[in-house]
Amino acid sequence: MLINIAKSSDLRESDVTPESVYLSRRRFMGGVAGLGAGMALSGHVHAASSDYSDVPSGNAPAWLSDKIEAAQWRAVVPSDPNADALTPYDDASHYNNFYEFGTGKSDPARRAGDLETQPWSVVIDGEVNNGGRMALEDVITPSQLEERIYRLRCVEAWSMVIPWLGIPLSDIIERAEPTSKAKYVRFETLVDPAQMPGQRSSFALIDWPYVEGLRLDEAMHPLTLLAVGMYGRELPNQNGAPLRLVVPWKYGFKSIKSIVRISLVEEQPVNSWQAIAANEYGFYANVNPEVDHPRWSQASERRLPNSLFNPNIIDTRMFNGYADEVASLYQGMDLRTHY
Ligand SMILES: Nc1nc2c(c(=O)[nH]1)N[C@H]1C(S)=C(S)[C@@H](COP(=O)(O)O)O[C@H]1N2
Ligand SMILES: [Mo]
Repeated sequence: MLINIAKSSDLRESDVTPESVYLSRRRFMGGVAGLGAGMALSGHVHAASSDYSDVPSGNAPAWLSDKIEAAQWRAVVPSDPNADALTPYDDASHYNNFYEFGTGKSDPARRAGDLETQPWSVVIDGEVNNGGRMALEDVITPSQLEERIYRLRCVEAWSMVIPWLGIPLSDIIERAEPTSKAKYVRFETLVDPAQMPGQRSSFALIDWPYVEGLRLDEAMHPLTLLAVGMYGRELPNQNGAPLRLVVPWKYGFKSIKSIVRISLVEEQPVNSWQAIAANEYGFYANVNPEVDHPRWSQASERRLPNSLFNPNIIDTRMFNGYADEVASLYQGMDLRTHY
C-alpha cells in the first residue's frame, strides 16, 4: 500500500516535548527507522520507555516490556507546536470513557484496576483464510512496536494528545489473509460482568459487547493503530488494556477498548453507539467541525487539561487535522449523510 504522509503532518519531537525531555531523548536517536512499505513518515529510533520519568511504571509481561524497549519512534501529529503539547499522563489516565466500568469520567480509573489482562487472547475470524484464537503476544510480537503521538477527539467535544505504543492494524489484517468477501472489520470488547461492573447495571444503555467497525480501507490505513501501550508503558486498564484501537481522525468512540475479537465481514457492522441512537452517532464518525451532533456543536473542543480559569477551547479541525492523510478515503461521499 503506497501512502504518502504529507509534510504538514510531520512533527518534530521538539514540538511536543519540554526541552529537557527533548534533550535527553537526543542521545537515543540512532537515525531514521525502517519505514513501512512506501510510507514517507519521518522517524527516529529511540528507547520509548526512557522518556516518561514521571509516569508510574506498570505491570507489563516480559514480552511486552521487551517490545517497548525496542519500540521505534514515528511522529505523526500535525504540527501546531503550541496547541498540541502532550496531555499529562495523569489526565489521560483519569478522565476516561469506558462504560464497562461506569458512565462517570473517573469510574474507569477507580474500578478497572483489577481487570485481569494477563493472559489475554484475541479471536480473529470471519472472511479470513488464516484466523483462529491467538495469544496477545503472538498477535503483537511479529510486528515492530511504534510510538505515535495522536490527537484524540471525543464527540463530547473534549480532546487530548496521547503518545501511543502500538502496531498498524494492517499488519494483523494482512497476516489473517482476508478473502475477497471481506469489506469491513468488526471489533468486540470483552464481556465479563464479574469484572466489569458497568455490565452488571440494569440501566446500561449498551447491549454488550461494545462493538465497533471500520471499512477495510480505513482499517488498512497506516494511521490506524492497535495500541498496547501509552507514555512509554503498557496501557493502564482504564485506557483499554491490553489491546485497543486508535483511529485518530474519528471521534473517540470508534477507538474500542479491551478487544477480544476482530472479524473480517462482508456487511457494514452496527456499532454500539449507532445501535443506541442512529440519529446521533453514525458508522463513519469522522471528526467534522461542520456537522454538529444534535446536542453538541463540533466546531470547537476543550483541550485537556483545562480549568475554569483556562477553558482551553480550540477550533476543531476537519478529520481532526489528518485531512491530508485521509480525506481521499471519502472522496465523493456526502459527509452530512455519512456522519
Ligand atoms: N469498550 C469500550 N471502548 C470504548 C468506550 C467504551 O465505553 N467502551 N468509550 C469510547 C469513547 S466514547 C472514547 S472518547 C474513548 C476514550 O478513550 P480514553 O479513555 O483512553 O481517552 O474510548 C472509546 N472506547
Ligand atoms: Mo467519546
